[in-house]
Amino acid sequence: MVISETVYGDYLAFLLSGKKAECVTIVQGLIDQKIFVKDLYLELFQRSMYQVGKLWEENKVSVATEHMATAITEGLLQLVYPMLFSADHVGKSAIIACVPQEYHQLGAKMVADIFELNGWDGYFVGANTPTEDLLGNIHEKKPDLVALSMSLYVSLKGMDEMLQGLTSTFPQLDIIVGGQGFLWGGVEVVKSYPNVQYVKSLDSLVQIIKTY
Ligand code: B12
Repeated sequence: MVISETVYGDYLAFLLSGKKAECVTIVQGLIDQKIFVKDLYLELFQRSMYQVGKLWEENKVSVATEHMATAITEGLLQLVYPMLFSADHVGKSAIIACVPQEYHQLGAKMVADIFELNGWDGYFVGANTPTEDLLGNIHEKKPDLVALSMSLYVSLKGMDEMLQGLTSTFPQLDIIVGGQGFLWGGVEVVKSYPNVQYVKSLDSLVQIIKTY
């Protein structure tokens, strides 16, 4: 781990108590120390949000606290912005969307940032994206790749319908899918589409981007 347990513990305590300024100080400190964006995302933002989810599931924090922690984390992602756009542009682009009925968008935002870090344009179009709108966006932007995020296993049907819509309209389009929803299954659905690939982690995503 790059981030120490002490720093993580302090950050989590500040996040849960809504102390934004203290969270900013920790994150800015890590950025000043030139932490890799991926380490910051996984070891601080993802780890703490997974812990928030666990505490919420165990009734140890309220929905309000979970919403507050999410809002703070979304704000903190902006601190990373100056680091994102320093890479040389490679002339490629990706659209990143959450599948229908999927309101978890933090992971998808991070995926969009990883594209930017690697010199791509990463167009993040947000939570609960309707298939029709995504099709219009693909027409307009003509991306090299589309990335879909699924956090809930119950979103699988929506993702499958979205994949049907995308692949029938754009049979040559390369699509990747990922997210926590796949912990419970769904890879078999993805495999039935020739140009669609399940990508398990940000590390695997970076490999794909670099070899694309
Ligand atoms: C914040 C949150 C919410 C917020 C989201 C707001 C927002 N702006 O995003 C709101 C309030 C909307 C919400 C609602 C719900 N939530 Co919620 N939520 C969470 C929480 C606490 C954090 C999510 C998060 O940001 N994680 C951090 C990000 C960085 O992680 P990530 O999403 O996994 O993304 C990473 C990877 O998966 C990957 N990735 C993601 N997408 C993609 C795509 C590609 C292509 C690739 C390569 C990689 C990739 O990259 C990211 C970086 O590594 C999680 C807890 C958890 N374990 O995540 C619960 C959690 C996901 N929610 C849960 C539940 C149950 C719900 C609700 C059903 C609750 C309810 N009864 O209403 C609703 C469903 C809403 C819906 N239809 O989407 C459960 C799901 C359990 C399950 N078995 O599926 C969880 C796990 C909490 C829990 N412990 O029980 N939630």
